[in-house]
Amino acid sequence: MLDEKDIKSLPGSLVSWVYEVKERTKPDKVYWCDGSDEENAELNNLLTNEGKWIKLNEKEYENCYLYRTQRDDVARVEDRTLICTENAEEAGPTNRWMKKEKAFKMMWGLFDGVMRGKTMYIIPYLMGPENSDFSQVGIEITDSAYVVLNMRILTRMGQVAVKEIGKKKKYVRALHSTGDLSIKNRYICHFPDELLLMSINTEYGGNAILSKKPHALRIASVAARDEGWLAEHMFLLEVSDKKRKNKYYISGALPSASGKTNLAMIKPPSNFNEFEARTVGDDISWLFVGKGGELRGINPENGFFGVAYGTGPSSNPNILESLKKNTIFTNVALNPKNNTPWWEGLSEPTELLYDWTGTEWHTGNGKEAAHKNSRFTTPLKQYKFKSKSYEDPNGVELSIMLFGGRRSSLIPLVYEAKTFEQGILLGAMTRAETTAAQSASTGIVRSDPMSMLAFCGYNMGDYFKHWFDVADKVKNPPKVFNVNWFRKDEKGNYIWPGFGENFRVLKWMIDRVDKKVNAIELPIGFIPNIKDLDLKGLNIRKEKIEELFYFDKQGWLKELNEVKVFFKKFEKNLPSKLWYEFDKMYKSVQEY
Ligand code: OXD
Ligand code: MN
Repeated sequence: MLDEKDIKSLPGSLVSWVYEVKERTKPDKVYWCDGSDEENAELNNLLTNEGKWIKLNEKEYENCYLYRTQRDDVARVEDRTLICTENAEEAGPTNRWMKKEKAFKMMWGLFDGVMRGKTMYIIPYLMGPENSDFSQVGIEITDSAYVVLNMRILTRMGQVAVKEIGKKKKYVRALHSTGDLSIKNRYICHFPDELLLMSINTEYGGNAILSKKPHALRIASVAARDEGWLAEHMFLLEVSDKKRKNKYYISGALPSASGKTNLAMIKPPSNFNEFEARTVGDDISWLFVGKGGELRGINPENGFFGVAYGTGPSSNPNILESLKKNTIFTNVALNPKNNTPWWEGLSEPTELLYDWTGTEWHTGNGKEAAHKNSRFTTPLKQYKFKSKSYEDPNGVELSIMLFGGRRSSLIPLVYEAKTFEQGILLGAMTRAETTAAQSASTGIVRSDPMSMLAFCGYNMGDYFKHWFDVADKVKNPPKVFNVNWFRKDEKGNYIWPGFGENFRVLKWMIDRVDKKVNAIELPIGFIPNIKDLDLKGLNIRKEKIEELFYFDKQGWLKELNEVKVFFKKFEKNLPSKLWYEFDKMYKSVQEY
């Protein structure tokens, strides 16, 4: 636990807030987290004694635990996620809004006495590397030991953060309670002008680990707008080419549960051995314009909160070893024979398992054993294929940025924006089929600009304008691409094999950056000459590849008309530059 000296070194306003929260929530105990190993062991014991924490086989899964959240609390809840400001216009047409005063009143009402009989944990945390101008600090108060243990992996917390809080001008205050987990009163409220978060009656990661989406995206996106940078739902990947002796940093936005973590941890196919891919981050990037006019990025997180379901030797071989120690598994299945976790895609299931709810499960019963949005929380530090630069206070310089989403038709495997400004349009017009992470019906095509629909803390019309403002300051912008690994043929089968083979597409992007290959111009951007895609060792017919790039003019006009309906929602907030880029593309498709 932090001692009195540490607590005294924190800003007085922060400590007063902690005492105010204590007075209102009335916990039995107060505990200031220091992030030490002893503290970790204590919390593990506590949760184990409460019967909520299943210690996994120590030989195979060293210091790993399994946790089950309540059955109706397994994903983010977008309709309960509120932006609370003075005016609805500040939140914009894509966010759920509540007037600030009303939300305060409602939330303090719900928090009144909510921690009776519980311990209130206070977690100072740091987002981003130590000693970095780009990093931010916060303090989360929670009554959930599970949240503390997750924060311990996903952020730099405790003593290190206390030191950094002293150096920063601002800090985020985040308050969470498990409450009684009732859906009726489940809310995740964001007060961007107050740098304040309040979340109650949920324990699911994205709703309760407030450093992540609530701070690092929703609150940070507002700060980014005000300060001239970008807080994005993007991974950061380092690709080094031993032959060219060069390093390329790629940031990419893909909607939740669309293989973003897999791409961030990609293992190049065996015949690409001059390349090495290393992860800087798998989910969130903060991007800044550097002194030389370059775009730089840091990963504010310190671990991965990845989807377990579907993670296995073919989708993400690199992560598997990392999951064998110091990892929390949430809502996966359990093999009771040897106390190991299991989920679909990991291996062949054994005859008998306990499913994610703890119920007996037998092979062939037609049900899923792990929840589709089951998760692993695992430290970045122990990941074998991490890039050293994840700790670089100055971040990395981007040469490639990509957008994409899950689309079974129309969108090519890859295409390149003609300019950075057109790249902003590609990001803004991203539409994708929904997945299990969003707690909505799955498989519906919806607009998800820059994969930020659920994460932009202010009016997305202004957000698009902000992107153009940042673009004005970038002198040597990264090349922008759009990708779609999910196109299907007329029989409904995926055409492209995906996973590690996606590296072939990244390699083409790198060749474009180095001006090694030409490309074919379409009204929407540039697509590869098929001969320039390295397909060696892939068993796929040329006609199939051509199908991946087939340009359907009528389909594109329909797509653009639907995008236009979405853009119109933003009315006067939509920047003229976006309309200009849109009209230019529309016209060239019409004339094609
Ligand atoms: C996540 C998400 O948890 O996008 O990363 O839902
Ligand atoms: Mn995400």
